[in-house]
Amino acid sequence: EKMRNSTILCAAAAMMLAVIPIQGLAQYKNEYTVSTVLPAPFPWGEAAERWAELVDERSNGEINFKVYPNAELVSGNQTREFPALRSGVIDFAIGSTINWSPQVPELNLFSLPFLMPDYEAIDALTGGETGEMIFEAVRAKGVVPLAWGENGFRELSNSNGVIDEPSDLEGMKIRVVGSPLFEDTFNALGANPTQMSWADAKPALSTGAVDGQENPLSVFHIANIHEVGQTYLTRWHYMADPLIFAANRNIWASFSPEDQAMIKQAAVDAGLWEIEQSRAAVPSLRGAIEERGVTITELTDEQVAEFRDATTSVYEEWTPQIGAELVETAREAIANR
Ligand code: X2X
Repeated sequence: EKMRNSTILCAAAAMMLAVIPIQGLAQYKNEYTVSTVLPAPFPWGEAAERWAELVDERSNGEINFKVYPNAELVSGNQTREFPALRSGVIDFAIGSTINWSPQVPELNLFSLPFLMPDYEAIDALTGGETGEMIFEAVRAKGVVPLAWGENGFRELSNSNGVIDEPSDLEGMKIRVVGSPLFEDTFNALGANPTQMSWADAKPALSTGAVDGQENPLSVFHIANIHEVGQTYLTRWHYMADPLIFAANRNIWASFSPEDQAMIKQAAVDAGLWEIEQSRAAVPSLRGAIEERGVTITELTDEQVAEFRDATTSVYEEWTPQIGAELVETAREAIANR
């Protein structure tokens, strides 16, 4: 018995020796998973496809990124994407700051209502010291951040009627996701917020389990949200969720510095491309949504101020959790944009 075991061991050792040089050459995995919530043709999914294409091109086909949308690698549970990326269940991801905020509280910064009035304000944050502080927070949680993208300014839709002042939201059931911050925002407005994944949102809207939701125009349009009775849309631009391109730490460490630089630059390029595309599409999306019979309400500055004033408690509640220094750095960057 002993003899037989040692023969097997010898054979196994010989096989391993034979295999090691081959493994040494084949440094790449057959496939690297890239998780997103939304697929193409949503801008988010397009960003992921673009990243995969650029990595394919620039590695001469050696590094194979495969996009897994609909948060399918975490069974649709989008707020579990960050832990899965951290633990290595996922290799790469492009995640919304909303979905990763349960694990990285600093990401709630972008969800503070009416913090960022325009695109320049978003860019002042992501492109400056604030963005570096945010990336440092992501890194501290064990994930490697690489680049920024953008889901977009989130606008409010509902099935009941025009919303142009906070009292119009009274008692309205609104689907939100990701962070309890959103519950505080909608509670402050007198609404009745309910947390659920994107996968559950459209069914909940169609049965009337909820009356409204908030998402960028691209999401509203491409997902045909008008079909489930959402015929009123308020452009209140109350927040925008940037997207973060990121890598699992061990996967990242498995690449040479040259490959790392290439993959990161591909993420930066895909992100800039996606941000530009999705911003440029807003006017035509607005027209297309209106053509579908949706009433779009644009708010005056005075009307926006009413919503902002009604949600100041969210800042008091959340500034300590986000970090006072980070919030202050962001405010200064926006003031000086
Ligand atoms: O679930 C949403 O609303 C979505 C698709 O916008 C996010 O993943 C944050």
